[in-house]
Amino acid sequence: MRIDVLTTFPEMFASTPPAALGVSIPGRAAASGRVEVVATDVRDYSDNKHNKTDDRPFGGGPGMVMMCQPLWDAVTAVEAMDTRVARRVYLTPQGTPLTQRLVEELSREPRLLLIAGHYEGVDERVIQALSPLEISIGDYVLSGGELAAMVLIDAVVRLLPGVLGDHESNQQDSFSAQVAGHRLLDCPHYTRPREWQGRAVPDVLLGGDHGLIAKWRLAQRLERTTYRRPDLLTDQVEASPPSSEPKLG
Ligand code: 4GY
Repeated sequence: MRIDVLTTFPEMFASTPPAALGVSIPGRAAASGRVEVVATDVRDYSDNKHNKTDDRPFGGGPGMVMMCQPLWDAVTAVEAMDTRVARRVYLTPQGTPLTQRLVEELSREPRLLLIAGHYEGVDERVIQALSPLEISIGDYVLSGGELAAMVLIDAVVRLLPGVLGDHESNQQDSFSAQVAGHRLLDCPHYTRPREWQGRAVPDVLLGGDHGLIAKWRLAQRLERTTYRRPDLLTDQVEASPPSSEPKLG
């Protein structure tokens, strides 16, 4: 997979791969050539003499707005650098919330083009012209879209075929396994020692009955999800098993 990032702060992606994506699982994905992250400075595509990429907002108010021309030309030029068609993504708090389901969908694309904005945002007309998928990584405001882009990249590349070893399959992750069409939180995990500061590991995990252990883990997942994220229990996963209920309408 090729992932392009369009940014006015390319220093955040200075090394290849960027430091935050060069270690652990994303680091392995990059080292094995399963993903290539290419950052491009939008400023390089500005056609004005000071290489400006932002300007004051029409209607007044604080801050600056990213201009249409540099971003449009950067997208056009970067897309032409590779024959694979890129799924365009703009990272913004106004976007559709990023979920594991969406991460899985994006992991099946041959190429992503991520647009990172700053200041008050990007001129609405270039967003309309590019019609990117608008994605939010959460209901809080960052200084720019770059860290959101890195979060998305991390979540996507660990799902690329061959990145996770057998022993770290994503089927056990929070949100991955589906139980009756619901995505559940993960169960608690324990390692040695068996007792630490007076706290014991649950007996069931030491007994070697793998059927019982699987039952216990599922019960833990259901309980945690019920108390911590009851909203997940009303979300039905897309590919739920066929229902015997009659169709409405
Ligand atoms: N939250 N999810 C986010 C963000 C920064 C102003 C547009 C978010 O995705 N991106 O907070 N981005 C803003 C800053 C311009 C991007």
